[in-house]
Amino acid sequence: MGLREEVIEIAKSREIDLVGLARVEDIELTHPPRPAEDLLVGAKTTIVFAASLLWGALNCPRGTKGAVKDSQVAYDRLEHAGAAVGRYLESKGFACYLVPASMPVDVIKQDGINYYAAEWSHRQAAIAACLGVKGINNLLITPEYGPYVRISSMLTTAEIESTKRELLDDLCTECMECVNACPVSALNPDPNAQPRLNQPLCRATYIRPFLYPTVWQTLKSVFTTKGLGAMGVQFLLEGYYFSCAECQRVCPRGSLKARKEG
Ligand code: B12
Repeated sequence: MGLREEVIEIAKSREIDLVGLARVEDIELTHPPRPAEDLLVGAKTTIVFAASLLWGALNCPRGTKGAVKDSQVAYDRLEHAGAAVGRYLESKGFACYLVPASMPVDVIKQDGINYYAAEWSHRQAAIAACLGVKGINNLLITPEYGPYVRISSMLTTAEIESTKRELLDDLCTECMECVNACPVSALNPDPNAQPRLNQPLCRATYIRPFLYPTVWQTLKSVFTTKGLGAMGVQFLLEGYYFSCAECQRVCPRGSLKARKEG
């Protein structure tokens, strides 16, 4: 078995659903440009992992609590698989760097606005490794699970053959369900717009559950057991946070029917 097949097998045995590999020079950089060499000197290959999300968790009528937990579990799966692959490759003499799947990120200021910017784009790495395409929802859409995936990627100095596959054009049909579902109209319907996502608007939905119609109600919620106080405790104990995932949830490609059809 070659190194590529060994890496894929290690990841799949640790709850990873899709694995792809690409040469770092084949990754299209977005803004700000984050080249692989800045993270690992001599990086040659990126290995990308995708962990699928439960449809039922994202579509729970009681909101995103279950989906947040499911995402945390997906991050654990991604990190453990990455660490296992990294240990294996380093035992063969190749250096590895596993990029955080989510936080921590940098904050950069542009035109007076603060933006989150990670040190590396998992999405662009996944596209180069042919795991999927970027949809109108600005997310990676895979043939197997639509956008219902969390992804991560690692860099290695090992030169490993890339994965290639044909992806059908209709992974995103530009049906605009995601654009229309966004509660703050953060997604630009123009597929060529840069950036496609209005990040400050999207981020604002993260604090929405804490905002009440009047200042008094909001202040009260901060200090009561029903409000931010209780949420704060859960956040500290669990790392629990709120997030909107409507652009991911409504994509027809993520439905169980689409998954069965492949
Ligand atoms: C910070 C962050 C956010 C921020 C900002 C997102 C943004 N696009 O700017 C907020 C909190 C708003 C956010 C929201 C969401 N996120 Co988010 N996020 C990240 C994180 C941690 C870093 C993104 C980043 O900075 N990458 C570095 C840049 C260089 O690469 P890029 O993201 O591919 O490129 C973007 C920039 O170049 C930007 N851009 C283009 N021009 C310009 C100009 C300026 C000035 C700036 C600042 C940016 C910019 O546009 C590109 C596409 O968005 C990534 C994980 C990761 N490391 O990639 C997850 C990640 C992208 N998020 C993810 C998800 C699921 C979500 C949400 C659905 C929320 C949720 N429930 O988790 C929404 C979806 C929003 C959307 N439709 O895009 C998943 C996507 C999975 C998938 N299938 O594609 C990721 C990959 C996490 C993961 N490990 O799975 N996210």
